[in-house]
Amino acid sequence: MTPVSADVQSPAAAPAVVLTIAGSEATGGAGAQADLKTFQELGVFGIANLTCIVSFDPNDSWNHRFVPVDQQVIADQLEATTAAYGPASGVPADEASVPERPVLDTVKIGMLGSPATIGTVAAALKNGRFRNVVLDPVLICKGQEPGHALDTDQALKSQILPLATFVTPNQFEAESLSGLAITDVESLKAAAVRIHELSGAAVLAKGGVRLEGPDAVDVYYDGETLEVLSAPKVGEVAVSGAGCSLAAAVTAELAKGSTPLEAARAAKDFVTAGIRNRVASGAPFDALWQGGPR
Ligand code: PXL
Repeated sequence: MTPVSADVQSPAAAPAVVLTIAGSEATGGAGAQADLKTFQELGVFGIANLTCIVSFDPNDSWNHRFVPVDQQVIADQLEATTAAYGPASGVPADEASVPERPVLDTVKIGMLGSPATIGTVAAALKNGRFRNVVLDPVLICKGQEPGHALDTDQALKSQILPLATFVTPNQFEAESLSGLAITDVESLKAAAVRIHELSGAAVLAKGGVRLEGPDAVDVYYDGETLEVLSAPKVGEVAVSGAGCSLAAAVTAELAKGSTPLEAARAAKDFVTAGIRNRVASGAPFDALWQGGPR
């Protein structure tokens, strides 16, 4: 055997690999850009497969201009990603020179935007054998045609929600998924319980700045543990990218081996620090800074 010289470094332990299936939001506050920045900050190898491109329109109240990615192109991205990082093909690695091969078993679902995309993504999830499927159930996109949005919401509920292991609805999304009105922490708890019953997933229902009171309150429920996560509000206006970054942080923590409750707590801390250190822009909303905890 050739002796290994002392100054040759052994390969570093492979980072966990995570995938976000999400839209691009051109200004970089939300969507796949927020997810990738969150993944990098939290020490996981991030991959983005794009479903759509959103460009806010400064000449139309910053409404969303929404362009879907072609279905074949979405399927191609998912095929490439799962072939590169799916379960090993059985070829034994040369242990001396090849770093340990990570396996992609954790995925975040962000904005899908159309029933066709939901069908394409649902098919990939069923084939992908993912251990963690974190769903940020982005329902209505400002500026989307309402009839179209309704179809998308129904497809998301029937095809993606049952595949989720962790779901992070905001107040509006939690009302839509649970069928309950949410006005305070008690009704947010009831909605979290209902969404768990419907999906079997761990639920982090976000009151955020939308419920009255001095604190941004979210409710975690996984069928056994119900926990209220609370932090003092930073202003009264929602910050762009908070929801995306929260779900992305949950995804990164789960991939690193945290329990769902630990992931929820860590994600809340990450987002609170990111909002405290937010970035101002010419748009009517600030953007969360993922480097906030540094
Ligand atoms: O924050 C929700 C969201 C998710 N994904 C994309 C978006 C937005 C909001 O603007 O544009 C692509």
